[in-house]
Amino acid sequence: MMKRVAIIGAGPSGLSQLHAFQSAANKGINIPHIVCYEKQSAWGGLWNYTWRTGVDEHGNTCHGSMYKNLWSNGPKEGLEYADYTFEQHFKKAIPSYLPRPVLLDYINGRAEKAGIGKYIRFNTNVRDVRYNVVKAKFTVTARDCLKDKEFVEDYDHVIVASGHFSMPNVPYYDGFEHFSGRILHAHDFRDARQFVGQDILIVGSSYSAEDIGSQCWKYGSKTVTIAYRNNPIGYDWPPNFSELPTLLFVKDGKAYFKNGQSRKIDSIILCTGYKHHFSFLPDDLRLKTENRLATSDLYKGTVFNPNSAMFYLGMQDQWYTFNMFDAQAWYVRDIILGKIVVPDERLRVLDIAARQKAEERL
Ligand code: FAD
Ligand code: NA7
Repeated sequence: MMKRVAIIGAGPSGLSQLHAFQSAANKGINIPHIVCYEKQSAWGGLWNYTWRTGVDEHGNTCHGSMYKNLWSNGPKEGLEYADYTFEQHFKKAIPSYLPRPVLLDYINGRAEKAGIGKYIRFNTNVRDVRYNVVKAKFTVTARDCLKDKEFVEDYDHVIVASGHFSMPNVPYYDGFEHFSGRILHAHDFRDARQFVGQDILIVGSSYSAEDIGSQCWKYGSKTVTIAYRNNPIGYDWPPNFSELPTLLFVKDGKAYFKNGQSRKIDSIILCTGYKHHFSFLPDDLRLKTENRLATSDLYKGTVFNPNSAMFYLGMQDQWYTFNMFDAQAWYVRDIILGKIVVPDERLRVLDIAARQKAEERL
């Protein structure tokens, strides 16, 4: 009987998986029956800008973490698809660092060319996945949010491609509850113009802190102060832009820092990272890992070790992105098609440990 495969998410990772299967089908290979569930109304995942924060139009958690004027933080050459180049899409040479809509256009172009939209059920939120050991089947429960109707379907494999930069890590600092300005996480940051003329405190010192702090400054915030926990970013910042060690507490409109200094502040933007979070998965199927290159519990970064019929895509700390998702998707496809044999659990555990050791040596 034809195998059935569920893919959760039609962001860049889920699209890569659809491409992988479609490219096999184009070569005359029999592929499984595939259903890709996507809770948004369009593909592209985080690259779809939304003005919404909190919940989406259906009351599900809002996936979007990107802001209006986001530019890619890595060169396009580091994420270009091997089978669909930027030059092919735009029909001319373009710069290395691109604004978000240009990258979304590129994602759209490849997906449209491959005709993979037919596999995707948009506006469909996966609510639950269970594994029946006796039947060796996954039962996926999803809600079609337009029809407001729930569906329950069985699958031989589940591929989780739901991303890991949507559930904010939100620390608490003394005095937050009494602060009368705005406190938000980077996940809810949409437009720096909301902070014109303000004294801004940024907590965190990684990608989001650098980018959101710079945007606020560029669009007219009065001052920007970055509070770092361990290491400062350390750039030669422009005037009215500074870094201070560890935020201690907030009181009467002022932030207090470990080095004894304090600053008047109007808004606080927590650029404190994200958590791997899968509200639709039970304990036995849920990945628990740090944001690192050699993820825990994923053999070759994809096969879920406690249940090798289940796969995760794009769960690593991301340096190379779209082309890494392709590599993962082609690998997972070939396991499902029976071309690659996954070793037993003991060997998988050893492989994961070796990869983590190698990462620690970097
Ligand atoms: P996502 O893009 O997160 O897509 C996951 C999809 O799954 C979404 O469409 C979502 O709606 C869907 N989904 C989630 N849960 C469910 C559910 N229960 N049911 C149905 N569907 C569901 N990468 C770069 O290469 N360059 C950059 O410059 C860059 N900048 C970034 C800036 C920010 C602020 C963030 C947060 C990330 C950035 N990234 C960047 C990394 C980004 O994560 C990847 O580029 C890419 O979007 C990951 O693709 P994905 O498909 O794994 O996840
Ligand atoms: P990152 O890269 O995970 O960075 C999170 C930052 O937040 C980092 O500097 C952390 O400090 C800091 N952090 C985390 N928890 C706390 C607490 N409790 N208090 C203070 N500071 C904290 O997340 P980003 O959002 O910057 O980037 C995520 C992705 O989005 C990335 O892949 C980009 O493509 C865009 P630390 O350095 O550990 O001391």
